[in-house]
Amino acid sequence: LGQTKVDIVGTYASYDDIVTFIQDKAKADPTHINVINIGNSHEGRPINILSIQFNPSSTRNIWIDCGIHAREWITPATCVWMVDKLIQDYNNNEPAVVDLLNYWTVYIAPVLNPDGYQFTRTNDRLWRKNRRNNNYLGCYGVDLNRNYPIKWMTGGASNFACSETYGGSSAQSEIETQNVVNFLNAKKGTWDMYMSFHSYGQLWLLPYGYGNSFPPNYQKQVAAAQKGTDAIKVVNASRTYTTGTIANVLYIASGSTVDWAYDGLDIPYSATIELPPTQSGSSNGFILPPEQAPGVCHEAYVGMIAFLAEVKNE
Ligand code: ING
Ligand code: ZN
Repeated sequence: LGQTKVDIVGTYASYDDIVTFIQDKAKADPTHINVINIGNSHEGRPINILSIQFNPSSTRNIWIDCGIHAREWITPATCVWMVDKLIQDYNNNEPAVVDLLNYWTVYIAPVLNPDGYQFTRTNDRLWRKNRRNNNYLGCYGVDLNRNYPIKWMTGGASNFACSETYGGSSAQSEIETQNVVNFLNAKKGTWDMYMSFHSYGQLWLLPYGYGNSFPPNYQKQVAAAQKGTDAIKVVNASRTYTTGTIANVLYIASGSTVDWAYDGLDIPYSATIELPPTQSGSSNGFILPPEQAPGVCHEAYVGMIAFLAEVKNE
């Protein structure tokens, strides 16, 4: 009573505050905006995502997720920013956003790994995985971006429970993975785009991670990514992104969301954006100073709008 609501847009907010934020968005416009609990996390936190559907007869969907890795704090902030600005820009009749949201229903998952995220806020700032007890040498956590049911554990993933890239005891062994897989599978064939936000590196990463081959529509995906990275440059001339496949730009990594979305769900545009900073800085790139967060979120949003306009035109 009498409390002023905290504006979390552009900040590193708690999971509870992020959930409250998306619930408030849904309450303000329940006809078009809904919170969906896709299941709970290992520790029992509801994994809440937001749908935005301004056109009731829209049949095509896109998906954006953040916070699959706990320490990558700029990513939940970016999803929150996108929720805020998409709704605001649509309601302000911003033509590019109206065009996209009259066509697609957008699903945004701001924190896919809430247990890990909260753990980084209270215990270990650099925690990456979920918080399952592996019952082995006291080690916790599965790397959720190695746990997806696509070429699981075929390279760039570890079967050692203490490893940062532990892929789990089987493909989709983790409840956090199962929730996403079930939700997306239930709408299989309706998805046009899948984006997973990570940090850091300033990379626009395309399939595949499991091997060095290129996906059949690689050139089309690169062309759309280029629209995104060009738009980011217009906002911030010093922000250079590198585009390419995960395996060729970074390293082999099997069992990731991106490969599963592309091969398993047949989503033609499937990517991961590694947000700033670059890999060449001297400070820890996961710890992006909070005063830089709004700028990075804004650039990512502008890049996504330009990218999506190209995807829609294809
Ligand atoms: N990087 C990603 C990782 O999970 C990646 C790179 C992206 C791998 C997409 C596979 C698929 O290792 C970070 N920073 O987590
Ligand atoms: Zn990551």
